[in-house]
Amino acid sequence: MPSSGEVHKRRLAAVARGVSSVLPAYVESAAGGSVRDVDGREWIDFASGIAVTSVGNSAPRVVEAVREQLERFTHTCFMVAPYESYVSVCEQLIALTPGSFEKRAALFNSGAEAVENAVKIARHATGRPAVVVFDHAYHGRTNLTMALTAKAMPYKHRFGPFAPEIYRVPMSYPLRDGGLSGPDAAIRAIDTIEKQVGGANVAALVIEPIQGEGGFVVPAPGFLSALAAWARGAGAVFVADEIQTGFCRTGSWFASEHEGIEPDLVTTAKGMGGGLPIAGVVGRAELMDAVHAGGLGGTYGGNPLACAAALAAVETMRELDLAAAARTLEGQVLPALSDLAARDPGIAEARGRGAMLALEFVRPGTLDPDPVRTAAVARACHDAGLLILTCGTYGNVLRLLPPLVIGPADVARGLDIIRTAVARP
Ligand code: PLZ
Repeated sequence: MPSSGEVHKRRLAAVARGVSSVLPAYVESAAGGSVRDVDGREWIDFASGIAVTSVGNSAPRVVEAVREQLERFTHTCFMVAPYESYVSVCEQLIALTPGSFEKRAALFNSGAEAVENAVKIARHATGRPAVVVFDHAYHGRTNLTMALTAKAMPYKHRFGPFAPEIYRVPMSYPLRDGGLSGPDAAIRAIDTIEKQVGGANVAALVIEPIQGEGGFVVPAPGFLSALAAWARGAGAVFVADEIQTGFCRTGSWFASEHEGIEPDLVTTAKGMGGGLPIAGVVGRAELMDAVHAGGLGGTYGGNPLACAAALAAVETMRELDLAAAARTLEGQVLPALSDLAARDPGIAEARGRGAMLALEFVRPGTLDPDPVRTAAVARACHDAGLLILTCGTYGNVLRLLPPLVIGPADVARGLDIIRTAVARP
C-alpha cells in the first residue's frame, strides 16, 4: 500500500483544492473508536466522520446486512421497482421521531438534500414562500442550503447568488447574548420575523435543536418550545434539522425530545446510515402527503444498500442502548471539560449534550473568540493521536463527537491528550 505521503502527493495533482481534509494521513482501516492510516499510525476517534459512525466503523450488524443486500440486488430505484427495506426505514423514522400524530417519510442521499426537500414540502403544503433560519445555522452546501447556512467563509464565499426568500433571525446563544432567557430570546426572534417577514408569509422555520457546525450552540431552555408554539399559531411548518443531533447522539433518539417539542417535520442523515449515505424527511402526514405523486424523489434516495445499513444501525442503537451510552459519555466527558474551562481563562465554556460536547476558546478575560489557539489545540491533538474537529462561526470551538460505542479507556486517553494540548503555552 502506498504511504500517506505518496498518496498526498498524488492527491494534490488529482483532487480539487476546494475539497480539503483535516488529517494529512490516508485511512487504511477504522473500528469502534479508532482510525488507522496506511503507515500504521493510529488516532482515537473523537470525530466519527462528522457525527456519522455513531455505531462505530464497520459495525458487525451493518456489515452483515449490507453484504447480504449486496448479494441480492444493489439498485432498482425505489421510483421504478420498490423494495421492502425502504418502507421499513420510513416506519422506523415514524416510530422513533417525537410526535404521536400520523406521519409519512421519504428518503434521500445527504443531509442537504433532506433539508431541501423539507423546504419543498413546507412551501408546497402552505403555499407560502418564506423560510426563516437562525444566526450560526448550518444546513448544507447546495444552493438552497447555502442560503440557509449562516457562515460565509468557507461555505458561501463567491458561490452566490443565493436562493431568495430566506430570512435570518437571532439565535439563543447563552454565552454570547448576555444570558437572555429562552423565552426572551424567542420573543426577540419572533419580533424580527413578524416585523421583517410577516408570519402569514412563513412557510417554514428551520432550526437545529443544538447547532452543529455553528459552534455546538445549546439554546437556553424554553427557546425551541416558544418558537414551535409561535409556528403553530402562525400556520408555519416547524422543521427540526436533526441531521447532526439525531439518532442517539445527544442522549435520546432526537434532541427535540429534551425540550419536549414535536416538530412538524424532522430532517435526518449522518448517524442514521451507520456510515452509508442516507437521509430522510419525516413528519405530519398532511404536510408530507400534500405533495403530488412524483413530486419528490431521486435516483438513489433510499438505495437498498443504504436502507439495509440504516435498519442495522437502528437495531444496533436499540440493542446496545446507544442513547444511554451517549448519556454515559456526557457523564464521563463533560465534567472533565468543565474542569478545564474552570481552570483556564481562555476557555469561556464547556457545553453540549450526550456525545456532542465542546469547549469554546476566547482571549482571557473577554468573549473575543480565539480561533488561533483553537486550531493549535486541535493540531496538537492530531499530532498526539487524537482525531478531533473544530467548529463555530468564529472557528473557536473544539468539538467532541466520539462514536457512541467508544470504550471508556479510549475516552480517558483522548481526554488526557486534550488536557495536554490545552496546557501547552
Ligand atoms: N444539517 C445540522 O450538520 C452536515 C458538514 C460538513 P450533508 N454537517 C457536516 C461540511 O463541511 O460539509 C449537516 C448538518 C446539519 C445539514 C447538514 C448537511 O448534511 O450530508 O453534509 O449534506
